[in-house]
Amino acid sequence: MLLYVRIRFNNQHYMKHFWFIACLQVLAACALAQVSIIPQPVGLKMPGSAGNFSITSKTSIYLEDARLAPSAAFLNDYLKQIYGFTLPVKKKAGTAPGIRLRHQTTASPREGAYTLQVDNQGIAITSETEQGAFYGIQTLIQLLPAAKNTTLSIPFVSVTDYPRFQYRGMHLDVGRHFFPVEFVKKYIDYIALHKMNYFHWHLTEDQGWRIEIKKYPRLTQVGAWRDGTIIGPYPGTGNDNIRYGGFYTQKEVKEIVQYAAQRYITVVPEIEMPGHSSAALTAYPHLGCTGGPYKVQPTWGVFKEVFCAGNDSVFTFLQDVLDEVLPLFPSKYVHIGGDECPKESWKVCPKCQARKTANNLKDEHELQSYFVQRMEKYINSKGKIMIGWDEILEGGLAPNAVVMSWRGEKGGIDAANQGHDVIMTPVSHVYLDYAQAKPEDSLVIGGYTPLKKTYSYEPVPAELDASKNKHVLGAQGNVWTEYMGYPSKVEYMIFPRMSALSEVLWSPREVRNWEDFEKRLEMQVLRYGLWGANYNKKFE
Ligand code: TNX
Repeated sequence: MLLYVRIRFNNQHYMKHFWFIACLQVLAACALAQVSIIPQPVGLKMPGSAGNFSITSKTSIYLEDARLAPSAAFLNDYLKQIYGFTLPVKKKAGTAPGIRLRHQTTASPREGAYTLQVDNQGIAITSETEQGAFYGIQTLIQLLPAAKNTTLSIPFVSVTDYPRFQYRGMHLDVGRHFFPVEFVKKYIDYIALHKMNYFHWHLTEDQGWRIEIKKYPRLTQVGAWRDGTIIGPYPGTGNDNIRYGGFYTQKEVKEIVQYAAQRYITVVPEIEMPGHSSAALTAYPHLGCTGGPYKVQPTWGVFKEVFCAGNDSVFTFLQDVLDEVLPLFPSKYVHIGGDECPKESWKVCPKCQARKTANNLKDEHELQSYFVQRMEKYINSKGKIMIGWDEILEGGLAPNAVVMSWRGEKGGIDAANQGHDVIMTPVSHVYLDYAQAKPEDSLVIGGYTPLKKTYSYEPVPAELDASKNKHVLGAQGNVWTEYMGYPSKVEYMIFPRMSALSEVLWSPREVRNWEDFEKRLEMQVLRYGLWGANYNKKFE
């Protein structure tokens, strides 16, 4: 557009001042076009007098409150990585034009809220909470040009903003495929850049146990490794026979949790029980009903080998594991899985049957409920709240559990009606392992969840009685990695759907608009490029 104006500007046949005005208009339009923020803020105003403030390497960040240092650090990291310079941070208020980070004290601070003002005095971000300032920084980052080697000129704008939901999550399965610490950190950055605040880290699976537990070294010596992986889509055309695995040491876990905390992201660990436990059973076969042998699975699906519900040493083992896991994660939540646990082995196991009789349990669903409730008691005794997939509703819900509704919305609705908090993660809209185009454009697990479908998601189910809406904490995108063997495939699957989900979770329902989002996505796609992130270019 600018090029067009320049060409016309040189044309002698036109009155120069006419083109001058036209040019100004186009520049103003370009400035407007630059304001392309995802998730869409609650309120955004362009002042009557258009103008710009330019950030140079001499622009100071005035940290008016020391608690906002992580926000300044994030901005500087971003500037360094993308534009090649950092800004001086002054631990005081200043009068010169610059970037001001201000804390405002109020009696009841609104979590995550901030205002951002750009004028000829520079940029002021004011917030009542530390997270608020951090989200203001994310907006500022999106006001920067989505190109390298250019002036960092920012249009005058005024933003008022706060999140709609308190739980804005992304999940990553590191069991099916293992991802290095560096990528996990990158993933956490992606979460931060989308103003999301929970990272659900799925750490144990049939195909690999991924967290060091000092009391049970075989979990990672044996359980973190599998003899190859199936080739191609399930059931596969054979096994590649390449030993595959990896795990995170507790030191690495601490580093990741701290990295996330600096970005106001809570890491929720998931330790799967009673199902999806082949890797643990391979390491310690006495924890299964038959005593094994078991194997770390090279293929996908649901396996009938599960933790024995009749053996007390299983509970001792899991409590010991949690004794090491919980101190690593400041999160008030811990996820125990609870999904897809076949009951065949329990039906023929004398110990499981004895447990059923002793506790007057009507069937194996109630036995699973016994298992989960016993673990919940332990988790609660440690001051933590248990999350489980919606199968934990079957056979009776543990009294204080939070339910993650994945097989649709029903689990979430039932749990909320019983007065439980819920996190919505229905396969229909937020399974980011599902295909995003038709025909499928890469090897995926199946399904069809195009971008528009994710964007259209409404986390508060229409059927839910309004008095129960408060139980919907938010929603989460799930990233199961059976068919994501390397980081760039994960990026390809999450982008751009994660950007759509961030708007579902952050923006007021009334400001969500598909056509407008599509327009803003043009700039977001350029940002993916700046981040060096892969993404699906043929999104529907
Ligand atoms: C179901 S969602 C699972 C996962 C699979 C996923 C594939 C859930 C709680 N369990 O184990 O990876 O489907 O989409």
